[in-house]
Amino acid sequence: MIEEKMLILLRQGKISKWFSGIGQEAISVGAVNAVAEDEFILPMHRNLGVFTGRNVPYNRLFGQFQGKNSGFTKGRDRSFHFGTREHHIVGMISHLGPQMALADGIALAHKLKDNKKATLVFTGDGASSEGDFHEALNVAAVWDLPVIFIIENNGYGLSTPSNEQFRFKNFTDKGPGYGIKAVRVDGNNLLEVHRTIRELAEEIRKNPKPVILEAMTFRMRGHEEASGTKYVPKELFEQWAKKDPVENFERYLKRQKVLDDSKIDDIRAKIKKDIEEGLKQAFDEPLPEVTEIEQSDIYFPYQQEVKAPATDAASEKRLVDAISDGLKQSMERYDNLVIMGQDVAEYGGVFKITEGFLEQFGKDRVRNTPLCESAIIGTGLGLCINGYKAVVEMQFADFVTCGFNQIVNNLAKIHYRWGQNADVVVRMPTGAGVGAGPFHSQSNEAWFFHTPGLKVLYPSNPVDAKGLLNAAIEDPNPYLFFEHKALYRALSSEVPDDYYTVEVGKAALAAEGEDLSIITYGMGVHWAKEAIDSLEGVSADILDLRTILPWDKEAVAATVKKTNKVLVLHEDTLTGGVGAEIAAWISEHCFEHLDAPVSREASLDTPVPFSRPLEENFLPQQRFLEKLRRLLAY
Ligand SMILES: Cc1ncc(C[n+]2csc(CCOP(=O)(O)OP(=O)(O)O)c2C)c(N)n1
Repeated sequence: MIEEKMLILLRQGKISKWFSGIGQEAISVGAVNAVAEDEFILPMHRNLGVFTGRNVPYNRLFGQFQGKNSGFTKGRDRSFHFGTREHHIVGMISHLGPQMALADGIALAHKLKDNKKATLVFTGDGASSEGDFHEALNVAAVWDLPVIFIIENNGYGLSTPSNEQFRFKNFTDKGPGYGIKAVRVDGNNLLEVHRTIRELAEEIRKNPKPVILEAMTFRMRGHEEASGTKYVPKELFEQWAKKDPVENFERYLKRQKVLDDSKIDDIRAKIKKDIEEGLKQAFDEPLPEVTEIEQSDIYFPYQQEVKAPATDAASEKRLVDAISDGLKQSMERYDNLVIMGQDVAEYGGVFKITEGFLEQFGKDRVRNTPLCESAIIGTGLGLCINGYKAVVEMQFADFVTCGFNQIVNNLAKIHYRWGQNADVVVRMPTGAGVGAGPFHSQSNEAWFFHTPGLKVLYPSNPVDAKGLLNAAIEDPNPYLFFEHKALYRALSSEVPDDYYTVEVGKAALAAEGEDLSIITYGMGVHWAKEAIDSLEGVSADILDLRTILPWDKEAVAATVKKTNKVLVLHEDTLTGGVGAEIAAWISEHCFEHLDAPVSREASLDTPVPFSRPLEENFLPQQRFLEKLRRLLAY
């Protein structure tokens, strides 16, 4: 009845979009009633029945569709793109496939708690072509995660029929490939769906394992109402109309004498009234007002309490040791912290940061992962939704491209969208100068710098590295944590032995001087120091940003006002780099204090080349020295 009402409202221009699930209702309804109320369900765009089945109030549901404050995203996201922890529902993002890895994380949390719960996640046959589908199923299989992957096979992905989507016949064929059970049901038969899911859930609660449930069904309307159904042969509609799940179930209940016409009329009248009341409330509500919170709401509200080390005890540590030390102390501090990454367990990670962790913290919390950056970052988010913290190691920062979507669309946006935090730190061994070529040397912090909702750290020394990593793990918001590989073993200093944190969002002066300011971070701090030391009679402020997002505008303004000349330096390529933003900001906000144009130096706008002379030419060190001299002479 809600579906029918939505179609009317759409025609009247009162809602903007509707993805109809008419013809597929039995799957959502069968599923939602087959599991306990506190078991998570991760639905897709045609699963209205999951929401109504979990008694999501109609006024809030309709408010959500209309972009009202009473909706679950305060007008920030549309349709079913929301979650509600209260109802144990985690909604989708438009990209479809990433949803499945979140189910893995939620299920992993259940498994770690050993609380015997199943998790249900939906996907369409079309989305099964995405890499995320494979990654999530594979992780669930390897880790024996109690997830039911419900594939609603309705024969089409938008207009594309299954035979243009995949070559196999049925999704049950995929079970053996993943080494897991796969079952097919008539998705239009409510009782069959319900019984099968109930039994599967019982089974996987006792014996955690993933299972594929293929539900055969048909989409009776267009992909969404505006796209029509011209591409679907008419006879298919006729065939499937006979199998309408709602009508058939109603007929069955009448045959069984559970229902008769008068009861049906009563039920319909009650539902009609509820829908109308819910709609009235939603329509009566004004559109959201713009408030200051819009910008701050990209982060979960959190005020850092900077922690000093308990004693003066300190020892010489290389960058790599300081990071390892911080990570270990955070693992000791938070017994709900899980580390995941390729080769991080027995092998200790390719840079040996997690060496010995497995012995100390066990295999549950120090997890070797298959090669699947997207699924693992998504799993980290799922863990967080279900009460854990996650640190995910990219083997090299370059490989984050394979998990990019989860970071920029899921981790970064989830708090703004529906108030769920993403307590995930992604560790990023980064940087060039190691003769490793285009795919093991990149600086890619600018990709994330541009993404609201993330926090990005890039320490230049062991003390900051340990304290900032601890700070990132404490904070329930999502972080990218850059670690320069060339500094891992080249740099050491006295580092406090105790646990401590460094303030996020706060730059530090790595040197103080009068003639100009060099604003930089990471390797740039060391280049700047070397350059200034090589120039006789020159002194400079070297401002180490340390946090790139959100960066310390106050400290930038203070140093510009002090020296009146500024050069922004970084290892990342020049165009659209972090330096571009900082230079633009200085020009706009500190113009009156400048005695020279804001200078920038960075790597060349090319991939990172392999051969030494080419790599040296790519990196900014030499050009930077030139520019420094010019700026001093200006
Ligand atoms: C990554 C991505 N590519 C393309 C789309 C556009 N799109 C939205 S739904 C859809 C079809 C999905 O088909 P399926 O998974 O079978 O689900 P159904 O709509 O049939 O329920 C497409 C192509 C998208 N949302 N995300």
